[in-house]
Amino acid sequence: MTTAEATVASLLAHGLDTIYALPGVHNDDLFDAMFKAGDKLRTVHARHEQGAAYMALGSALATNRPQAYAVVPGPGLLNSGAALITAYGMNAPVLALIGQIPDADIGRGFGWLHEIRDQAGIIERLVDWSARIRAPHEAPRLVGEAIRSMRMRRHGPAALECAMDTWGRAGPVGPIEPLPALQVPVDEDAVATAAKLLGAAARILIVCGGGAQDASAEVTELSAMLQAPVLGFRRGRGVLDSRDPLSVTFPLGHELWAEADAVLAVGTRIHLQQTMWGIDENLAPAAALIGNSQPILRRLIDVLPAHNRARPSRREEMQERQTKLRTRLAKLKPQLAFLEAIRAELPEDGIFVDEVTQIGFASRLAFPVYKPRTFLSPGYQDNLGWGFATALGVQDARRDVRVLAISGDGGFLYTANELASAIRHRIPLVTVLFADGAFGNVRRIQEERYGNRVIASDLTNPDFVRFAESFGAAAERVRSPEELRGALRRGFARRGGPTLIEVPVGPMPSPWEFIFLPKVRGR
Ligand SMILES: Cc1ncc(C[n+]2csc(CCOP(=O)(O)OP(=O)(O)O)c2C)c(N)n1
Ligand SMILES: [Mg+2]
Repeated sequence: MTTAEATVASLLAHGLDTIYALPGVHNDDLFDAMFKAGDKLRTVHARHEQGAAYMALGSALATNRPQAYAVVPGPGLLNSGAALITAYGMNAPVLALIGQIPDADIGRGFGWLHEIRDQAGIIERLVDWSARIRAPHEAPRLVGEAIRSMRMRRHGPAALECAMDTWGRAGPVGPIEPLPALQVPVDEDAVATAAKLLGAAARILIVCGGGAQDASAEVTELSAMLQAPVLGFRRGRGVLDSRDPLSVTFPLGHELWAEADAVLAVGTRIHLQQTMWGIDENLAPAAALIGNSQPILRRLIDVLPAHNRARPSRREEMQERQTKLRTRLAKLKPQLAFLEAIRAELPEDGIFVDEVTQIGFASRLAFPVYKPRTFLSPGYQDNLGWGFATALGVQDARRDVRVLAISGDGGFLYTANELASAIRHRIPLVTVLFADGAFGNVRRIQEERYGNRVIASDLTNPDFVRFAESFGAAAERVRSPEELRGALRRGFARRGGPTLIEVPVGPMPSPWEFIFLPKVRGR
């Protein structure tokens, strides 16, 4: 087998069936091996490496399975960089397959096509696990280790490099079998400590991040047992159904943080809360439960009753707090009205992909989320332009559900070229583009805090409807939440390709008073 054939066979053995990709001479032998894999492997090619990598990220987030992308070295790697660091920040299992110049010349600076100084060193700083495949027989082990590494310790992306003259080299290859995932044993002492602390505490707050998405049933049970509200931090939204009055977002989470005598943090760094909202004592947790949240919380549920007591329902109290918050949030009416239209049309299991735009910020506060993995937000990178291409990957991997991407006019043009990929691969994503002719968020800050000295934040836009139509996409322009509902219905009914809905909007009220909340505890 060639190195490339052994790599492809190993990916298939680990259950990967799609590669998001953009080819080039360094990887020609890899792409030929992908061709020869026939129906077993789908290749979804993008128009820019950032698109390929974001699509792999979206696919990984939607399926919670490892997904791969393949690109050329140098510019190909760097073009994919924003998506790769977002995968890192989101702990998403994305495998980057990166080409290399001829093996013997790596590090010698001759100026080969796409050569970049110390590519392996650059990759090493972007992901926790990386390696170079140097011979056919190494491929199965390295692919297996790469995939295993994505589920070890803090989850996240991995990368494999391979030189252009190694991909095509043939040699004997041992058996190709998937490497079993490593199971981290549950720390019984830590579970017992946590159960005692929680059982004795009076006002508990559960904070969920992206790492809680597979422990929805457990968090829901614990919330009821402890009568503990659950703060779905951006990536933790949907772990507890928004219809439960104990399900809260930032503003109520902030109130409850101030009052809490114990916090159960699940799959979150609680970075923002500790640094901005404050914490009384030291930063080390009273009990640290390390591993996958689902089995750990399941064990906690077993152990907790011995230490817990029947607790009075906090339903009414939380309903009152929710009502008060809704009154305050009415300030964001323009954003909320569009979000209500979207929620009304997006089925319960439909997936909403957030962006760094006015409607996105409001969605993190107030978009009702009913199921885990149905609200995808970019995590701490909060990188403009992630949304559209990531959502294409989500919809590509989950053809069975409706997927909706929102975007500003700023963010959309980062990867709008991937409309071509959406047409080519018949991806039925519906995108709602809110066009205010500005990097509106930046512009508002310049107006409010910099004496109206507006710089580099006004935008000159194309006619987005004609732009989308020129690719062959369905497109329309709507001007109100009511009109948006009709357009969404038409978009969701169309299953053969993408839909773009442009919504011209004006400046929107600032959401920041609900997001940047003051210190309410020590430190
Ligand atoms: C990669 C990246 N570059 C720059 C920024 C800074 N930034 C945050 S919001 C924003 C403007 C967003 O404009 P648009 O997409 O039109 O949304 P709007 O605020 O107008 O709703 C910018 C430039 C960022 N978050 N990420
Ligand atoms: Mg804008």
